[in-house]
Order: sequence, then C-alpha cells, then structure tokens
Amino acid sequence: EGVTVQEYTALKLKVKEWPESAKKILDGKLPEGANAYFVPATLRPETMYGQTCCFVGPNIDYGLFKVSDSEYFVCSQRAARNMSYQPGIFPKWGEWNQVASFKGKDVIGTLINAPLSIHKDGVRILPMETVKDTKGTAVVTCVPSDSPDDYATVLDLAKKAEYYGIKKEWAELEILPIIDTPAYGNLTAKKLVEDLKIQSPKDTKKLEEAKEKAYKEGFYKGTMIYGDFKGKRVEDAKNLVRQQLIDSGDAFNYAE
Ligand code: A2H
Repeated sequence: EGVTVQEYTALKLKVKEWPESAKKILDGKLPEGANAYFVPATLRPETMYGQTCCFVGPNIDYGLFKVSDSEYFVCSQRAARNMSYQPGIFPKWGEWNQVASFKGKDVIGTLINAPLSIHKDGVRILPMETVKDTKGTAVVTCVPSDSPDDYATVLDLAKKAEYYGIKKEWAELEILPIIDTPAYGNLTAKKLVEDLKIQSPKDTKKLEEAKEKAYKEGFYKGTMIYGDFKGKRVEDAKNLVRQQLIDSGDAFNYAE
C-alpha cells in the first residue's frame, strides 16, 4: 500500500427492490426507469459465482451518483471522486454528480442482482461493521466460500439476525464451492475460520492471518471447480472472468 496501485474490479449489482427506508430518501431523486447499482470493488473476480450478499458499513456515508440518464452508482463519495479521474466511468473528467446521500443502515435489505452469482433471485445488502470508508468503494460483495471476513460476518449475521434488524435467511444463502486448494479443500474460508477458531468478525488478528493464508493458497495453488473456466488455475481464471464481466457490461476497472 501507499506507493503501489491496487487494481480492483468494480462490479455492478443492479437494484431490484429498495426497502421503505431507502424509498423515502430516494423519492424523486432516482428518475423513473433509471437503474441504480451498488458497485463493490473486489480483488477476486473469479469468485463472483459464489456471491451470497453484499455489505455496506451501517454508519458509513454513501451517495447515489449519476453516471448517465439511465445509470446511477451507490458508493462512497471518496470513490466517486476517484472514479471521476479514471477513464470511461463518469461523463466528465473530474466531475461527479451526487443526487442523494444516506447511511449504509438506510439501505440494509435492498434486493440486488449479483452478476454471475448462482443466486439468480437476487441477494441482499447487509451490514458489515468492518467495512472501511478509506478503501475501494466502501461496498464489499460477499463470497463466504473464499473470504474469511465474509464467512465470519455471515455466520454472525445469521446468529444475531434480530439484533442486526435483518431476516435470518438473508444471511444463510447456500455457500458454493468454487475453488479447490491442496491445503484447505473447496471451502477455504470456512476451513480457515474453523481451524483458527475465529469466533466473530471482531477477531481481527486471527482474521488477518486467515485472509493472508486464504489469499496465498487460493490464488497461487487453487483450481477452478465451477464456471466457464473450470479446470483452470485461479491465477489464469482471474483475468478471464474479469474480462468476461467487463465485456458483458457487468463490471469495470477501478484503481486507487
Ligand atoms: B475481496 P485490499 Cl473471495 N473495507 O473480494 C473492507 N474490505 C474491503 C473494502 C472495504 N472498503 N473494499 C474491498 N474490500 C475487500 C472478494 C474476496 C476478497 C475474496 C477473498 C479475499 C478478498 C469477496 N469479498 O480480499 O485491502 C474485498 O474483498 C482479501 C484481501 O485492497 C476486496 O477483495 O487488499 C479486498 O477486501 C480488497 O482488499
């Protein structure tokens, strides 16, 4: 970090249905017929088949940003500013048009379509306390098979659904095996969370270790066992899935 550039894939998760809390805020601001997209930034596009939900920080400030007459993005203002200095995202260099402001908690429960996910009826926007406002877009798509943070968070959300004000089943979508690894099998995140006895998303030190191990093993030794690039090494599949998502209009490059 600092001097190196992080190359993310920003995915477009189209809103299918807003909760009442969001409808009140967006009333008259998102034109009839226009689409809104949550835009999580990911380093692991090859795992997108296994998305089960998408996280926002409940107390983080988000904006709705106009991209064109028909498309609006949900992300942090910091990310929108960064996007305005990258080619092919906003129409005018250095300008971003924010049409609404809200907190993450206002959009919990939003039903969205997650490109490539096996969950074709859509997935939900859910809260994650550890989302940082200073990284990516402050929107994080959830792949509990391969991300220890995501796995620990969905377990916690299901356990304390009432406390979080969500429906338990929103946090309990099927976890799809996508990548097989020599050390951890085909559900790397679950295996590491169990092996390291990670109890909650607040076990930050152990999660850091799990994340490091999952990334090294999954990325360098993993083999795809699902999707169009089944049988390929993860290292090779990453760019193939990313390009497929970009070509279909479901993603774009975002760097910071
Ligand atoms: B990754 P780096 Cl399957 N706050 O995507 C917290 N976490 C964030 C974030 C934010 N503002 N923005 C992005 N991220 C997450 C998939 C994934 C990710 C898998 C496995 C590992 C993994 C599905 N979640 O990341 O600090 C996003 O989660 C482990 C490093 O910029 C993004 O990629 O290196 C990754 O962290 C970016 O982290």
